[in-house]
Amino acid sequence: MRFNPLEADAHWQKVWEDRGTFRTSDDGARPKAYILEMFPYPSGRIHMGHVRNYTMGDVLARYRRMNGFNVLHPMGWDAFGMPAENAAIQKKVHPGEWTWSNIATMRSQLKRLGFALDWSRELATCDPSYYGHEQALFLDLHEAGLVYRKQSEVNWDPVDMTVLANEQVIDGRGWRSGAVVERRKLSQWFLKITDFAEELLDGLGGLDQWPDKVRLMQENWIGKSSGLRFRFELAGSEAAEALPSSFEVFTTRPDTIFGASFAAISPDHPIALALAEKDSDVAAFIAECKQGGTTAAELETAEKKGFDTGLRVAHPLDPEWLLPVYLANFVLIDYGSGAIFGCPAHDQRDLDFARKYALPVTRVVAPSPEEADQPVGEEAYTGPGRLVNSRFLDGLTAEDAIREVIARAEADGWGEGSTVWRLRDWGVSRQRYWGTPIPIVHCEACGAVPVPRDQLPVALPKDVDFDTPGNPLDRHPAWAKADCPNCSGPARRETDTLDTFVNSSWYFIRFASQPADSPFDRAEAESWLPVDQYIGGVEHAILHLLYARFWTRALKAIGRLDVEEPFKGLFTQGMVTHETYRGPDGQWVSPDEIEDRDGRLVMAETGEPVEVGRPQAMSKSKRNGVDPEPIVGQYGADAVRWFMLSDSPPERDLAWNEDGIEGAWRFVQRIWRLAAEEAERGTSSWLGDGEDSGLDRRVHRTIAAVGANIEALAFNKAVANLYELANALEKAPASPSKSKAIAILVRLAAPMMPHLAEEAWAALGGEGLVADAEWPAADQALLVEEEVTIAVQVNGKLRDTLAAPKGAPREDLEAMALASGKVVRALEGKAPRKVIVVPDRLVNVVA
Ligand code: ANZ
Ligand code: ZN
Repeated sequence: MRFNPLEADAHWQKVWEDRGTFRTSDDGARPKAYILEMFPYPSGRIHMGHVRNYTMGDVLARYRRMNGFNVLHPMGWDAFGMPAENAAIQKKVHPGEWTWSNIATMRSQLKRLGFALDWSRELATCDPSYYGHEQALFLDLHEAGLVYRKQSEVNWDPVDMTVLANEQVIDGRGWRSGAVVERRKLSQWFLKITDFAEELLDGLGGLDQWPDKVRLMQENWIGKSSGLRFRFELAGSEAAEALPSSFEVFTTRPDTIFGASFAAISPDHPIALALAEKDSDVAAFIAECKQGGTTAAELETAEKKGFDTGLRVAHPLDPEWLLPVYLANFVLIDYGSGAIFGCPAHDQRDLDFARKYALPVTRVVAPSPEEADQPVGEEAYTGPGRLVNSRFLDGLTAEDAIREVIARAEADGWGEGSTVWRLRDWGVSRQRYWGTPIPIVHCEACGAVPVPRDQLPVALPKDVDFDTPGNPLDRHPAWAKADCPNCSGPARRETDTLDTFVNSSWYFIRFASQPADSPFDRAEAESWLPVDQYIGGVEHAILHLLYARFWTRALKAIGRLDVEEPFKGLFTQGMVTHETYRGPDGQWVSPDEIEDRDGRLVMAETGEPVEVGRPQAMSKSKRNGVDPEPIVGQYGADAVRWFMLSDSPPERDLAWNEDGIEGAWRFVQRIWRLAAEEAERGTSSWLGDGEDSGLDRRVHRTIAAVGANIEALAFNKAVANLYELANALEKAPASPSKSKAIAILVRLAAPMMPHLAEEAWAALGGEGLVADAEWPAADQALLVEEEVTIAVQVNGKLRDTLAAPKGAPREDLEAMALASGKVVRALEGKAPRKVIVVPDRLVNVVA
């Protein structure tokens, strides 16, 4: 009577494959549902995070199918990127070989889990049949003026003489050479995402099926700031003579203008560069600022450093008031105007800076008049309040003062209201081999010339070596040589490749439509897009999602695709965590290396004690990962899937543990037993004791609840609904109601444990595959809860009546009775000794 998951998994997976059950057809008759999980990076093997992510999408896809939708649920590989090059360096295997072999492994691991995927649409971004179309799209954007080239900074390893990716800079040093990383300027390709800043911001408003936190993160990333732009006039001095007479600053807090204590310009500002030509101290300071990585985190956390230029500027509202001009490492050249006025009392960076260089600190905003002269400690005040120490602004609220200063500046002509964006254009050049070659040829005579369309794809050369640092494309003897498409003169290929985020910015379009001769067919792609439900990790909340949104809008702008937002619904799932362990030497220890001896965890080999740490996201570095494969091999796909959905709400972390997976396995067996016993009774049970209206109600309520919970992606609640129904069915005597209920239970479980469900469906004589079966319809009449009136007595005397749902459990009735005010009064403070409950009728409290 046991369900053998290993046999069943293999059997049903073959049936689905042979019948092409999950192959998407392009019929327009049914409503469409495009369900997509973020495609995996083929790093080697699948991990529990993948299993959780893809199980969630799979449940929704299967559920939609059963509800009559034409479902698109594809899978592919985000196959370009650094780890393949690292493998090439460390293991001496070609990045392509490494990647394709990982894909083969991971594909078979995913298939082993029985996901309802349309494998006929599988794609890998490292395949020329994919990236060739990407090159065509790049050229489309180029033609439309949305691509340009400019100088930009990279991380430069001065020993290896190579550009480093951010993740190759570790504590400011190159990962291979250990040399202190410098910033260097290179000519690189950019996409004009800033042209779409306003649209991308406004579009967030319509994404009502996205988590608020992701929308907020995107909003902050786009970073629209309004404020005032104004000019500081340089006060005459020797140093100022050869310089421009003024420079511009941007502020979001013009209200704090009387709290100004210094002006600061970026070390990359033209004035800084001009000063450096005459003054070697300035040049040395600028060089010092260039050390360290280019990541935002590194720039934010770097110690504040300044250099007093000796220049002075006049306060715009008081020509007598002169402020010193510093170079400051925290002023970025490419934000606002690359220069600021510092107001230490109300900006933390300015305060840290002012304390370091002993500059004045004057409070100009106070939460109350009494606090006007309260000294500023180590924390800048950024809260609301009214203006103080600010001449004609005194007493105004900060908002009014902002308006007032902007109005004055505009009236008197020294500044104007202005908006700046944090969003920068998207630098897509990577000095790497394993990426999409940028389809451009550089000719000395003609400049940068697009590769003609009929010469696409520009394929990567296979014969490359990774023994020397740097980009192998750059030093490839033949590949980089080309004829200019324009003048046929000697030219050189662009050797930069595209950021891998470009690959993932349009894969969901290619999944929807994949003609051989173009990136996608417009009508077909439009029929599927937007993705109805996108599921993935919150780590992609900003860049990937923003780039994909931009790419989609850019295609719309150039008339290629009439879709505004690519992802209608977004869900970000939590991590799968596991306890962490440290051995006697303090090093991380993998769960495979330890053993439970009488409730004590010890090293399996030596018996030494193991220190148990809190659950953390499974990761290689903490060695707390659990490989899904042996678990699937032991318990079967359905138990693993079921466990992934149970317990935790899907947006929260899920703690992996052996007990949980065993519990899931037992539940799979319980459902099987219900179905198998029913199959054995056969149709004889249909002649049993008539209808069981209580059970009918319960079944139909479960149908409605499971459906609603899957729609809301509250998979753990749907799991709980099924547990309850199974419990009730195990207790119920054979009856026509029970027989029907078991056939319904099997269908309700099908999205989550599809193999068991097929097996049970077949045993019950169900028609066709349960994957193709219709989701049971909930009978509305049975959803209305029947109410009964409960008499509540205290010591046999009627004290109250309560309305309760029919069939409410004893505990509920008891609790309701004890909570009744009339009962509490009748008890006069005495504790009830006993509570007698007659279901659906009466509660008697004995005190
Ligand atoms: C004076 C001031 C007073 C400021 C105050 C803040 C608080 P957001 O909100 O991110 O747009 N800033 C302007 N340009 C900068 C640059 N290139 N590099 C670094 N900082 C820059 O930030 C705008 C504020 O950041 C501006 O307003 C400016 O400091 C600073 F109580 O001006 B503020
Ligand atoms: Zn030319």
